[in-house]
Amino acid sequence: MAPLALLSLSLALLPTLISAHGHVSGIVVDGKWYTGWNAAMKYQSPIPPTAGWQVDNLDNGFVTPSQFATADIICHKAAKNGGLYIPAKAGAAVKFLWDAWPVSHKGPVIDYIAPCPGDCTSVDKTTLRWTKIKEGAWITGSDPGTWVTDDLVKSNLSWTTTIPSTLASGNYIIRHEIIALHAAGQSNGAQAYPQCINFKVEGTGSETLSGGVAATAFYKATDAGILFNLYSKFTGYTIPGPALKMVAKREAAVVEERGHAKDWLRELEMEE
Ligand SMILES: *[C@@H]1O[C@H](CO)[C@@H](O)[C@H](O)[C@H]1NC(C)=O
Ligand SMILES: [Cu+2]
Repeated sequence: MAPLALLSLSLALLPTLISAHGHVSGIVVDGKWYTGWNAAMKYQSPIPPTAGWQVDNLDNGFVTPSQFATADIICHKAAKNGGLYIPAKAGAAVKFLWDAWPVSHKGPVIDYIAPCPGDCTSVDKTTLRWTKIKEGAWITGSDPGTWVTDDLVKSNLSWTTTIPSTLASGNYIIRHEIIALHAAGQSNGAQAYPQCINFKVEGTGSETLSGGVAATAFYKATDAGILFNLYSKFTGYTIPGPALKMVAKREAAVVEERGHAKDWLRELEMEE
């Protein structure tokens, strides 16, 4: 093959090689499927409204540690408000379905929730204050070990979180995120894949979630859980970001009593 042909061939292959990650393609609540944001939708006119925030991630790409203090970490790259809501009861299970996730992309899976003062479809994302409601990461072994992302891949590429049952009725955004650590041994190598989704929560609780944190303050490039060598011998892992909130732990105890809380249990064990 002529050198020029070789060059164009390798250029053609490049996007597939670097884009084998994923995005949240659907959300299931109460047995009902809701379409997530898919970056290809930006070419439709009009752009179809989704509860998932509109992200400029056609390459299924990620946010790097050098961008952790910028607005892109809030709801992913150049994210714009989702135009719809998913209705959900406080205490409901919310299942996020990914279109793809490579097993090599091991790392933590974290869920945050933020109340919208008013309408989530128009809120200024920089004003959102987030509370961590679920986290999972390292399970066992090392180099690279077993991680909750392995469970996510085995569970039909899905991850389930619970809307705190104590939450007051209102408009909320859940920020569901995977942080891939396969390249995190080098500086600026971790990869954050956040996705924000609007929810209209109905409940009898009164929890309003004061004291949340801005997403731009979640992580630093040098955090123990961000600059982390997956391909080494290790005996623990520190999940990055703010602490899990007590409201989530109370919720976990309630779910545990009901006897179907495998994910929660693992997280609680890891906390101790
Ligand atoms: C498995 O994932 C596919 C694709 O996201 C989805 O259509 C299907 O409903 C999922 N199955 C279950 C049982 O959640
Ligand atoms: Cu990837």
